[in-house]
Amino acid sequence: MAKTYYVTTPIYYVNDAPHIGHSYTTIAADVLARYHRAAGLDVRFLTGTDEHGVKIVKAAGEKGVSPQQLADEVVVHFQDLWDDLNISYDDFIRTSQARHEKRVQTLITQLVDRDEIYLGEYEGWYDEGQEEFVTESVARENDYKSPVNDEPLTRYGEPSYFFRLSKWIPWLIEHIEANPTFVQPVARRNEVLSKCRQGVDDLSISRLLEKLGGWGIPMPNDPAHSVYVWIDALSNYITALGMPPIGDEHDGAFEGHWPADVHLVGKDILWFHTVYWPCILKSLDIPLPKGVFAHGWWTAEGRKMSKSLGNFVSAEQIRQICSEYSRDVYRYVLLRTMAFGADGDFSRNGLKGLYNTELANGVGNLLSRTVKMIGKYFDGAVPGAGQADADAAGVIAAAEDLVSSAGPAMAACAFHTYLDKVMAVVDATNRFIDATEPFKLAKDPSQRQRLEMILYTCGEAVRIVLVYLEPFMPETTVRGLDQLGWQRQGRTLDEVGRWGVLPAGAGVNKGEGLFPRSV
Ligand code: ME8
Repeated sequence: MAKTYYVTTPIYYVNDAPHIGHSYTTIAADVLARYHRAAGLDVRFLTGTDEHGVKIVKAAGEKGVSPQQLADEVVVHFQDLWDDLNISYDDFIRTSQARHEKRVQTLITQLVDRDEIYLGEYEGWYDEGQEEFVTESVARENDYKSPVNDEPLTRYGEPSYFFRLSKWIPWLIEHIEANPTFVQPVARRNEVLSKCRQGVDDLSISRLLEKLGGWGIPMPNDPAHSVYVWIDALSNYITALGMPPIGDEHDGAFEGHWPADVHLVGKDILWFHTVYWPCILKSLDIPLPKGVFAHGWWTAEGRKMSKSLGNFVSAEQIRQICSEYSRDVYRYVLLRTMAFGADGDFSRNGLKGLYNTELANGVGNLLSRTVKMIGKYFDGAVPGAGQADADAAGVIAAAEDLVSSAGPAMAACAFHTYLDKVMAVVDATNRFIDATEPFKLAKDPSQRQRLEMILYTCGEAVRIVLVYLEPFMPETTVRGLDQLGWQRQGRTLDEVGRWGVLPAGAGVNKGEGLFPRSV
């Protein structure tokens, strides 16, 4: 049986339209899913929407529709954008689906049975934008405003069920310390650890259902209360795998696919994923995910994106970029602009710069030069490999470095390192052509063998580049490989992602430039 790989995105709130931030996590997850599928793994890629909570209720109220109507309307915007960005998810979960709600109730019953939950009184601050309880000291530090969106915090006082979170914290600290890749990147891991060491209170995990206009999952032990939206939401990662089993068609996927290999999240929601979620799983005796990776935040044209500034890079703008360049270019630029984990700025100039230097003048130019020369000097048939010389050895070394680094880079969500290695092959090969000047050698029949070796090296290098770029640019790379007269034909990365696979005699055909330089 093939090894499995399970990757998730956060499930997105349906109070608002999708934007660049959502597309970032989702594209990153798609790249991981496509890479691991190419590597021959049995991949499961989950995304979805978070449909309960006070902010959905409020947004629906403002629009004069029911929360369910709002969710039904907005979920389509997410699904459409994912289609437009060529996102290959295997499952899309909505927290208002019966398959999820019933399983959340079963999980809560199990927590009640294990005495992990008790009834108390919540008196304190709540950040409605983040759906997060805020301690007095943090509230005071931030002038009783949300540190994320600057909106005033709300005061809550009501009976609430609490999860015995604090008793699990010593265990959690040990787990994080013993598993260096459980929380990534390392700076975030240190933040989580130091906050845990300062002490963590038990967690309020219910809200009065009437205060949410009845919109939420009723606590099975006390239906006047609804399950706190974060407990509801985090559970999606296992409810989507049919856990706990409730006798429907979703039962049974859990055994093959859990634990998740990685939960991808934004840095603002790391705490929920690395403290609440593991402690809940632990209290239920469910294995923990292997890792949680928090990426950074985008600014737009140098400014923080916010509702009040109205400057989110919106789904509409994303589509416009896709039609001006291509969706593959958008995918590439998002993961290329900054290291995954760091913050970065999205700008039209930055996009154009990367497009011109790396895609048009880099990859595109390399492919078109190579195909053109093979067409002209070898009647369009890839020549034999011959004996690589010292010049070619530099190209082969760069390719081998990519081959050996790709797996570890993907395991660490280091898309930037991975793409650095790809670009190193492109640069080495373009330099190789400039240094060896095949167009001059072509005029000298005594240099025929050397010319063969040079053009084979170029053809094979560009094939490797395209094979490794495929998870990022699934459509463009297939077109490029077609021009080289080569197809993967269902073979795994192990079989085709190494030097020497391009057969002599492959028939190249010059096609449209992959990245027309008209922008
Ligand atoms: O948090 N740059 O949903 P959400 C990068 N429902 N990422 C950004 C961003 C930006 N400027 N703005 C937002 C939720 N994001 C919960 C998740 S999971 C069990 C429940 C990212 O729709 C943000 O970091 O508010 C987060 O990871 C994601 O968008 C979803 O945000």
